[in-house]
Amino acid sequence: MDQILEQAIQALRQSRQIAVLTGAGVSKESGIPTFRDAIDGLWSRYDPTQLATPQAFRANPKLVWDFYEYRRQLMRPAQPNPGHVALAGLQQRYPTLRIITQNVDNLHERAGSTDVIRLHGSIAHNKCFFNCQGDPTPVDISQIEWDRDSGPPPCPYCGRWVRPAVVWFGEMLPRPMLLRALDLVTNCDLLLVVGTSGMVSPSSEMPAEAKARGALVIEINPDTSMISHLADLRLSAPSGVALPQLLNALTA
Ligand code: BV8
Repeated sequence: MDQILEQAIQALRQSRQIAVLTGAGVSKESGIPTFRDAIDGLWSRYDPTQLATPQAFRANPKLVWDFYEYRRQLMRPAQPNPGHVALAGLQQRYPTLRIITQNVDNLHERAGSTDVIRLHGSIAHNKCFFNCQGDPTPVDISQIEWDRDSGPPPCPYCGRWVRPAVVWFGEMLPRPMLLRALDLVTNCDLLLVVGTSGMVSPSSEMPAEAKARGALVIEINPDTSMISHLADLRLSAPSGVALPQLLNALTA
């Protein structure tokens, strides 16, 4: 590990354009379960990927809404962990560094990272399911009075369902975010891939895009993933440990 860590530090030192792709693993040490983790209790019998779809929402809006309310409740006390903070520190040192995240929590921003490219939206926000005022139609549910046991609130504009402002399986990613992410991964000389299983596309295709353009790919993940075969270097450690080690070595 030390020799690989040293190689990673050298690579970062020589890099002129760093891109970072993060997944649920970077928030694990903040207490937010990843998609690979079994969610305990009531929700353990559900597969998140089966609930995170427009079809599931149409079929049972209350079930899907309550699933997101449960996850929002889990996320509320979460704080940025040393991994999020170290990434913000790396961006201070490398001002053109950009983070592309699959996560729907806001921990990168709360750690101080700026201009985060959010591929899959934000669980803290909501919108009209039908985008009745245009795509998207943001809805602030704190201004709505409704029976919270009845499922999603009514859209204040059209009276129909409100839904979480996240990208569900089977939905297109917001085009501006996707284009920005592709521009970053195809123009970086180093891609840091942190805490993702690499199972969800199109984000899972980005490491290969970067590598095809000659970027060095460094993976930080305690386990192997679907992109490990692409990684030039693998730091097999939690991101909350490896990222601060990288930053401390670079700023020593
Ligand atoms: C799209 C928001 C075009 C919601 C998410 C068949 C039919 C229909 C579609 C498809 C299909 N086959 C493939 C597809 C495409 C589909 C897809 O990829 N499906 C998967 C399930 C196969 N993708 C889409 O639908 C995307 N849209 O392609 O549009 C299209 C349209 C129609 C039809 C075809 C194509 C939209 C995908 C976005 C889905 N929304 N999130 C919500 O959060 O509720 S994805 C969600 O799951 C997360 O955002 C994240 O992206 C993903 C989970 O992945 P990870 O982040 O990697 O997390 P995971 O738990 O998997 O892994 C955690 C990792 O961390 C592990 O490796 C672990 O080892 C590591 N780890 C653990 N601890 C630590 C750690 N690492 C570091 N430190 C630690 N301490």
